Amino acid sequence: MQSNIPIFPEQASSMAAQVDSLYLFLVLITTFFSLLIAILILIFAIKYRRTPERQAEQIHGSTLLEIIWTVIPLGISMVIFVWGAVIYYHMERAPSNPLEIYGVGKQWMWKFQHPNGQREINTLHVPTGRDVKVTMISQDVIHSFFVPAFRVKQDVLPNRYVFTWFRATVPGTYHLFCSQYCGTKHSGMVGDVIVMTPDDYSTWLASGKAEGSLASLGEKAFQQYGCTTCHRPDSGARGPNLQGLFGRPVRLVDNRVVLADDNYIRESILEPNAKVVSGFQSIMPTFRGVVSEDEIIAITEYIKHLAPQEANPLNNRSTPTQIRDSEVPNIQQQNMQQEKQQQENKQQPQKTPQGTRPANPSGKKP
Ligand code: HEC
Ligand SMILES: [Cu+2]
Repeated sequence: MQSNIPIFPEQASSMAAQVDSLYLFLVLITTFFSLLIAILILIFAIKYRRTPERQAEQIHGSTLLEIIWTVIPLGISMVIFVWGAVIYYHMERAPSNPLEIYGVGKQWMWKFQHPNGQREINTLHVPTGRDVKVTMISQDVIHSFFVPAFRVKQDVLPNRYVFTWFRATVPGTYHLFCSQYCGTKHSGMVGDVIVMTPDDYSTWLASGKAEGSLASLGEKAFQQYGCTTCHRPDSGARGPNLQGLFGRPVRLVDNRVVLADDNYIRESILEPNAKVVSGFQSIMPTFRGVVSEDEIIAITEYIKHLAPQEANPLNNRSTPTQIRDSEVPNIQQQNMQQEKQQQENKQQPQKTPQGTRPANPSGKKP
């Protein structure tokens, strides 16, 4: 739209024009009212300047005037609010079936991993016309992934995965910045987003597959760190079978049920004792400081690819941790009831001095 106004960066994503329209609206409305007020001040200052013959006239209240100057600003701010909320909602919701890319921010570089195994530092290759979801985490301090041409900015935090998405529209090379001050060389934490046509992109993808897919890198790390000694499909293993784990609910020793998403897998590796799987001892050592964030991403990708065992997909854990989907609502209700009971017990004089945590790994109702 206003691509010929040089103060704006290029518009190279599906979101850019929408963000710019809202921004332009804000600028115009601010300019309009600033000018209006400035001009009125001038006119009134001249018109009502002090002269010997004029007497000041007092005005007390005007309901009509007050309604007008309440309703008009309210209307304008609601337009800004709704418009902004619509764009924000659109930006914060993950697109369906995106191209998934993983990013790690660290002092002072951006590392990206593509599912088929391509890895890059301070460059990010993406195709046009495809929703790209970038899931990111920081290995140290807070960074921020900022691509002005896409109008995309996402803080990247340590200890939690965040994501942003965009659909690039115009091939070219665009700036990638870190937009959170993150230490001495923060200003050097820059890179390029290289947008290619889908054909060029697949040529690029095919050009460097030497290391194998991200999942196979994860598998290698899984063996290298000895995870296989405890996590094996056979039921004699000391740790739970990870096949079919991803995206499924897991019951913990305290009878809570959590979803096995990427944050859960990561926490299981770095802080195994934070959430101990029901029916198992907390014997897993922490891998904090041993396994890097890139490797955790690869291992998670590997675990995602571990299909449930063929024979009985719902009963694949051969341990008390397996939970059927249909059970989940019941379990959640049960959890809530238990919490309530625990709270009530706390208020009453203590009946059970050892605490009231139910030792109930099978999860059946007592
Ligand atoms: C000494 C044995 C041992 C080793 C080595 C080990 N684990 Fe574990 N792991 C366990 C046990 C036992 C549990 C269940 C108790 C718990 O949650 O801490 C577990 C739980 C997990 C879970 C949660 C599983 C679930 O069903 O919810 C994940 C994910 C996991 N481990 C991944 C790994 C990875 C990745 C490695 C290698 C970097 C690894 N483990 C190494 C024993 C081990
Ligand atoms: Cu940074």
